[in-house]
Amino acid sequence: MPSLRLLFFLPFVLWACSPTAEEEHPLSANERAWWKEGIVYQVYPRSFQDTDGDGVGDLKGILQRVDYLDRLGIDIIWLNPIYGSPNDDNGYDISDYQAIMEGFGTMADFDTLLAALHDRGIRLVMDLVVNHTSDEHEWFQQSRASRDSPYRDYYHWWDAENGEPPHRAGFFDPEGKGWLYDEPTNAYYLHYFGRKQPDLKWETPKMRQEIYEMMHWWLKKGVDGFRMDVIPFISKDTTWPIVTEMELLERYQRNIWPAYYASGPNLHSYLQEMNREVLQAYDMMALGEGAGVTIDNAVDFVAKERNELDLFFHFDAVKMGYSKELGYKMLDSAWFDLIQFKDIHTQWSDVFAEQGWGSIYLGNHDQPRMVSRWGNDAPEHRAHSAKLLHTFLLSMRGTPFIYYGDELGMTNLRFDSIEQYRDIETLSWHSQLVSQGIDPAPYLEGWKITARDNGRSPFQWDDTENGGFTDGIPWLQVNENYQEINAAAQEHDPTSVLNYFRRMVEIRHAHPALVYGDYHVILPEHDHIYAYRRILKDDRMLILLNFSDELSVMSLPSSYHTGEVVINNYPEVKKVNNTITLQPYQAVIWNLD
Ligand code: ISL
Repeated sequence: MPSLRLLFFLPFVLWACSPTAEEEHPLSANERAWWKEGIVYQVYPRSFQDTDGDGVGDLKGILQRVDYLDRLGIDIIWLNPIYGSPNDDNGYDISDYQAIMEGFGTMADFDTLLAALHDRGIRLVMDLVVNHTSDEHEWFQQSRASRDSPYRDYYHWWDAENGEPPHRAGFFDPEGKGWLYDEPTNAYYLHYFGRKQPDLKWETPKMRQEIYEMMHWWLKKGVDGFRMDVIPFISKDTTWPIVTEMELLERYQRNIWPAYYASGPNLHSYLQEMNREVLQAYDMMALGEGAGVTIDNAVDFVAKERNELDLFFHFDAVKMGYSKELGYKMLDSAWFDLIQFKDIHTQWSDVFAEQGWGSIYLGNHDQPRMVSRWGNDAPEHRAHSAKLLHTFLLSMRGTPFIYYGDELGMTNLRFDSIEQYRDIETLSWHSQLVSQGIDPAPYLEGWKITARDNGRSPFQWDDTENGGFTDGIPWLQVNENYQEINAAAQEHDPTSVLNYFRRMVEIRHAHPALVYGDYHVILPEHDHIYAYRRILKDDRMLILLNFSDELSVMSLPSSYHTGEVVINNYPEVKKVNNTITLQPYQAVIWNLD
């Protein structure tokens, strides 16, 4: 009997062999890839659906909602970490790479979920967190026990008889310090994130081999790829140069601070080795979280002949507007500038015009809700601006990533007090401020827009208690607006954000220009309207997005002749000759003649 996996891929094999499919698509099979054409939907398992009443989402919950995922029309799921973990950083602190987190279910549940997704033609990409483990991982337990342990070199240690190690930041350390003294062996260990997240020492070949074996284990199970957490951090300058405060500030302002921390001398050789030893053997998506990757070195990670990754997330867009003086993800007062927004997205689109491949996202589990950050979540604008953002995401170059709940236009939680937060990042930043004698009040105000928990609240399924997420007490507060914003209410409303999202998904699937087409901005200096065209041979499209809460007017160059409207988030659009007036947050796509 053919395996489920074979049955899953059979349609793709038939499609690839079919002359009709080849004739219909303007590009040849070797120019195409499923991870370029696919639309990715990110599931944050803790907050998706709880089935056992413990207030925490679980794998059975995702399984229960597989048909919902299928009806979204998406192609790929990215699942945040579900591995064994004491859960200090919601699973980004792994104590067992080949187990399922307590509370999330069992390995059998995982296998059932994977098969259910594959049955529906949906692929599954897992998180891969290999810059650090949990301090409860067996390797670290052994490593910290003795300087002679065979696991000692799996982590970075600094013997205390050599004095204090050179300063490095520990992003989630309550005192902001990246080295922590550990009594049993009189040495400091390195942790770029929380104290319970010691950094692995990639310089140790045996450690790398163990990681590769673990990756094979998951890929042989049938997962379709990895999203590699903070992957540029795996290589460090282990001569540990001294970094002065001035240098740090200067680097921070020029946005090259990770050079001290990450993107070390061996980064590309580790990625090439990982590709050789693991990735190249599978038809998979190799997606990096590219913290610190810049326009200048972007292509080095993803050019085909380099045999490293397929694509990665950059941070330039999501960091837009962060205050350099205040830090801690505080936004400058007039932080949104559409011209700058266009500029960043255009640069990141153009860099992959010839080589490599990119991604496009406006939210994820480290970001606030898309509509609260990039749109306008006031009741009169929320739905229109959420639809506009979906139009943007699904018409740009690069694989689009949609974060769970954004298809409904879910909004930020906006907590008033630190007690409501659960996220290690916000809690440790609060401690850092307090320990420096800084009043946290203005920061608490700022975090109402930027803090990570804003985007982690439970999925709003319906208007029953807790939005249908759990019968128990949710681990993080459900947004108070669940009775108004929920999937059940939007399901049968043809004008809902959800149904608009589904239509945009169909449109991206139907138009190769939106995936592979050339991208060109029109009127880059217009400060309200983001206008661009995407063209691939006969497939020609014009996208107009009014990113403001005002009526906005633009004149298209006379060479543009619009045909049919493909999608519009308002019933009509006002166009007189080539002068177009867009309503607040209006989004329109036209075919171009
Ligand atoms: O955005 C960030 C910088 O302030 C951080 O939220 C985040 O730590 C950074 O983007 C790296 O993120 C990844 O690694 C972290 C984990 O907490 C994040 O959830 C993960 O996406 C440590 O594993």
